[in-house]
Formats: sequence, structure tokens, C-alpha cells
Amino acid sequence: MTVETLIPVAYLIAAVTFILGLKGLSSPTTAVQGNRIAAAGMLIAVIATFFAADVNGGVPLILAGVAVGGVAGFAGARMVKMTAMPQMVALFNGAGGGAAALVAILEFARQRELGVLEFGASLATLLALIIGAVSFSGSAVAFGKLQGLITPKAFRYGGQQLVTGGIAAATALLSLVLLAGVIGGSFAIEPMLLIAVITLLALAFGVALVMPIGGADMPVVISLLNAYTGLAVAMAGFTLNNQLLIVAGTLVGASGTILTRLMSKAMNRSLGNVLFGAFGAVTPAGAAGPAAGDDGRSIRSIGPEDAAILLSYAQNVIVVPGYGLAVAQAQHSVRELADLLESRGISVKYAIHPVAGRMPGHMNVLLAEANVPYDKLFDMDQINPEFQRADVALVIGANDVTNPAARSNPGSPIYGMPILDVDKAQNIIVIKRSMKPGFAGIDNDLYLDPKTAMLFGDAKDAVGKVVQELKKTA
Ligand code: TAP
Repeated sequence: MTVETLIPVAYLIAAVTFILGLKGLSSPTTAVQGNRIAAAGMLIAVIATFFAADVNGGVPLILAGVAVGGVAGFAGARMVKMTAMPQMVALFNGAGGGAAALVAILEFARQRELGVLEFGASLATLLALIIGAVSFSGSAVAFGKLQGLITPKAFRYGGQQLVTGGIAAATALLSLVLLAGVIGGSFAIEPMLLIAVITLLALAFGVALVMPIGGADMPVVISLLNAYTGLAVAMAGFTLNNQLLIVAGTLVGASGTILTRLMSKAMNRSLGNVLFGAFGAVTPAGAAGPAAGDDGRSIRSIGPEDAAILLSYAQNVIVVPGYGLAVAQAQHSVRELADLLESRGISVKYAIHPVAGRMPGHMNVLLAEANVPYDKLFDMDQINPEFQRADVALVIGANDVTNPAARSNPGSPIYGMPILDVDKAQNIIVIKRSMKPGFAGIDNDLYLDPKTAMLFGDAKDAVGKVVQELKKTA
């Protein structure tokens, strides 16, 4: 028995750990463990690959690549702010797609040189190349939009769909020409030239696909591109005859697809609407209701002292965290506030909207960081019936996910998106810095509700002041 015969066994173990890891990631209580299991599996897979016969001479180069990539990935992951995580995921994801495309190009060139090109493998190689290149350039645009390097607004022009469709059609046509050459054994056009043009077209298609999508939809797009990368990697697995790549790529493709569907569903949108619709592209002033004061209603602003009094008279408080809580890093102050209220016999629960923040599970991760017990976190469906019994709904840096226009205004871009029924609470305190809209760019009628009191300020600072005021009343 040679070491090489053990490689499939190592790959099998790795594949099992990936599945167990994914299972672990499905709950906050087991997520860290799931991540570790999958990472251990990946280590096994990487080590096993070094013993593959065809890696022979390349070990020093691979080690150099691992060192450069490892250091960059490690430093990036340590330095990135939680709020910039979607960009980071886009970047890593794009790198995966790009890698699959490069493998495809090199493998096609190698097989051609050896004269062993055949239809099945070439088809897989082409798919890895095209999907990988689309994912690479699409992810780069998504990164640029979220990082503010290019406009986060939807970029549109007349005849856009025709141009995008033309790029797709040209890619498909040249791919057919290439495959016909593989089948016939002779090429009308130099195949590596065809590969180069197909690569450029696929890169252009990725750009054309993501540019018309508004910033608010970017997390969904990143999840979709993630699924593409998985598919590209699986195809590269067929090309290289590597079972682990096929399994890992398929897992990424499937989980990315499921996540994309879940996110679209939470926003009550079809994937087609995300990709070709207008959400995040339009910011019609007042589309979600009158601007402050338009119809005689006015904003009621309070200070930390009033907020503390309101909270101290409550029996049931529901905290509604949103993106602003993440920006302010207010999770520890919120925990302190909740502890204080609970020590006085007040019930505190957290309402978690599936797309609160900027990435799936954003609020869960933040609150877990402050050791908020998981059993105090409630999904939208669980908590919504409880709002009418809540004495105070304390909205901290959340906006779109509380906007009643989603229920009542068919003209609103977020109409139909399920929201947290904050407006049903007896009293509402909203902590945010200004009257500026959230990510969807629309006004929030909740702020004009007579039951709503606005506590303007940075979330961490404002919650800290409320805690101080509460302590005075002890
Ligand atoms: P948003 O609607 O984006 O609102 C966040 C609010 O936080 C803003 O109105 C902002 O108002 C406030 N804020 C910002 N910095 C703050 C600070 N330092 N202190 C206090 N407040 C601060 O957030 P949301 O309610 O969480 O909704 C998430 C949005 O992202 C939705 O539109 C959702 O569809 C979209 N989205 C999310 C996801 C995922 S997976 N989470 C995916 C796709 C899309 P001020 O500027 O006035 O402070």
C-alpha cells in the first residue's frame, strides 16, 4: 500500500467533515465547533493533496502560494470589521472563482499539448472557466460597490439587456465552436485564442450582471456568486478528476443556492426580481409614506432620561437590533442594559429579522459576542405575535426591517417584505443618529407614529447614557 492509495480515504474523511461542519453552522450554539471541524477537514485535504503523484515538482511553489494566501487571508480576516464582512466574503469568493478559471485554462492547455482533449472533460473545463470567470468579475464589482469604490447605485443604460444578452450569446457560440473542434479533432480557430476570448467575455458578463444591481441587494448577489464559485470548483474537480473538489464544490454550490433562496424569501422577492428588479435602484422620496411632518404628524424626540423612565415602568421589553447596532458596536452596552432591566424583574427579549444588518446571521453573531443567551433571541415569526403585549419596543439602529410601509404601501420598494411588527408595541423607542433612511433608501413611517419616541445619537453612546440614567433610579 502506497501513501497515494490513502489519498481517497483522506478525501473521504475531509468530505464528511465538510458536511458535519455545515450541519454545525446551522445553529449558533454549534457554529464555532462546526467551523473548526470543517477547517480540520480542509487541513487534512490540503496535506493529502501534497502526496498526489502529479503534484511532485510543484511542492515549493504550492507552499509559497499557501504562505502568501494564508498570511493575506489571516491578516484580512483579523483586521476586517464585522460590518465589512460581506465585502470580505465577496473578495474570498471571487478568488475561488478566479482560481477555478485559472485551473481550467491551464488544464485545457495541458490536455491539448498532450493531445488528449475529449468532449466530456473539455465541457467541464469550459464550464469551470466561464462560471469561475463570471464569479470572479461579479464578486469584484460586488466588493467595489460595498466598499464604496464604485457607485453602489444600480448602473443602467438603454439597451443594457441586449448588450448583456449579446455577451452571453457570444460566449455560448464560441464555446460551441471550441467543443466542435474537440469532437472533430481539428480547430478552425486556434483553441487557446478561443479560450482567451471566452475568458474575456465571461469576465465582461460578470461585470454586466452585477453592475445593474443596487447596493441593498448585494448580500444576496454575493451569496449567489458564492454558489457559482461552488459550481465552478465542482467542474474543475471533473476536469482534474479530483473527487474532493467535486464534493466540496457541490456543497458550496448547494448551500449558496439555499442561502440565496432564504435571503430572497426573507425580503419577499424572487431571485429574478433581485437580479433584474429595481430594489435598491430607486430611492423615491416619500415612497414609503410622507416625510417627517408632511401631514401634520411630527417627530417626538426624547433624551436618555425619558427613555430610562419609560423602560423602568415596563414589564416586557423587546429589543430590535439592526445594522446601526453593528456600526456602533453597541452589543455590550445593550447586554448591560438588558441585565439591568432583568435584575429589576423586567422581561427582555430580542427580535431577530432574517435580513437585519448586512449579512445572514449578522445580529446573532453580534449578540453572541456579548454573550446574550441564545434563548433570548427570537425569530420574526416567533416574536411578532408578542409585540402587542410589549410595553416597550426598543429599536436600536434598525430601520428597513421595522418599516410598516412593507405591509401597507403597495408603492414602496419594500412592499411585501416581512417585517418585525414593532408598530404594534405599546411604546416604541428608536435609537438612531438622524432621520436618514436605512439601506433601502426610503422613509420610515414608524418614526411619525404617535407611540414612537426618537432617541437621537450613536447607538453605543445612547444606550450607555440610558444605562447611566437607569442606575440613578435604582
Ligand atoms: P437599515 O435599514 O440599513 O438601517 C440602519 C439604520 O441604522 C440607519 O437608518 C441608520 O440611521 C442607523 N445607524 C447607522 N449607524 C448608526 C449608529 N452608529 N448608531 C445608531 N444608529 C445608526 O438596517 P436594518 O433595519 O438592519 O435593515 C437591513 C437592510 O439591509 C434591509 O434593507 C435589508 O433588506 C438589507 N439587506 C440585508 C441583508 C442581510 S442578509 N442582512 C441582505 C440583503 C439586504 P442613522 O444614519 O440616522 O443613524
